[in-house]
Amino acid sequence: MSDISPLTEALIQGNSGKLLPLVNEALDSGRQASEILNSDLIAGMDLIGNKMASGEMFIPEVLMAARTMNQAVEVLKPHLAEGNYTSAGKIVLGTVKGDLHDIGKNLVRIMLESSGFEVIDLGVDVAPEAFVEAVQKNKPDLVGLSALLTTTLPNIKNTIESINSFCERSNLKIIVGGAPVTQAFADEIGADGYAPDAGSASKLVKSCVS
Ligand code: B1M
Repeated sequence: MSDISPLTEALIQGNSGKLLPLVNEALDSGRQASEILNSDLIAGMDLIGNKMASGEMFIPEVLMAARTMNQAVEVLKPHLAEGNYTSAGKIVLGTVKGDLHDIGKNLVRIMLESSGFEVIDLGVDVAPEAFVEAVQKNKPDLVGLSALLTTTLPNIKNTIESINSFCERSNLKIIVGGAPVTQAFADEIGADGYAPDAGSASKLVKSCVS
């Protein structure tokens, strides 16, 4: 691990006792939160993905790293915020049924909240019926669906179909994202938009809701 940063190394080790002080030190030294997030942390999760695929890392170790990542994101959160807290609109957000990945979805939530949106985060493994119920109850401006597995991509489509069947769609937009999601897939399933990362998700939501 000699050619990777100490932050990335601590993340891969799932060592929050080591990583969180390093994140604070990096912030104190003047590094941008978004740069730490992208260069050290998201890049680290990609390395972890490779190690997972090649059998070098196993689920318990990946879970430790994911927990450490979420803690580091919490430290960065105030520094990622734009500081605009007027309500810009209401968003229902979640990771679709069968999918337990939430780091990317949490980053999308942070970016939206920091842009002034009220976010109702339904969490992970959210069934289409739970999205329908949340839309009927909260009457959001937009629903955001996240998926990280090729096997759960069909549940994005199923969720959109359920929302179309049971909810008023005239003033409701739906956007989708997550590593296996593409613009072509979004177009094919009738989503209103696709964003490749949390920053562009926030811009997309602003353009859909304003
Ligand atoms: Co999983 N996993 N995982 N995993 N995991 C991947 C996704 C995988 C690519 C790893 C690999 O094999 N290389 C692979 C998927 C292969 C595929 O489907 N093509 C995989 C697999 C196979 C699995 C299991 C099936 C493994 C097993 O059990 N054998 C299993 C499935 C469990 C389930 O969900 N049912 C599993 C489990 C897990 C853990 C639970 C251990 C853990 C998740 C913990 C957690 O999230 N709390 C985990 C992790 C951590 C990963 C990797 C290593 C990292 C994911 C991550 O957090 N990335 C991942 C490999 C990788 O991504 N390189 C992998 C960082 C995050 C910031 O990026 O989530 O892509 P991402 O989010 C980005 C964008 O995609 C976008 O913005 C974010 C930030 O810019 N975005 C949106 C995301 N959602 C959006 C929504 C939007 C807009 C943009 O609008 C609404």
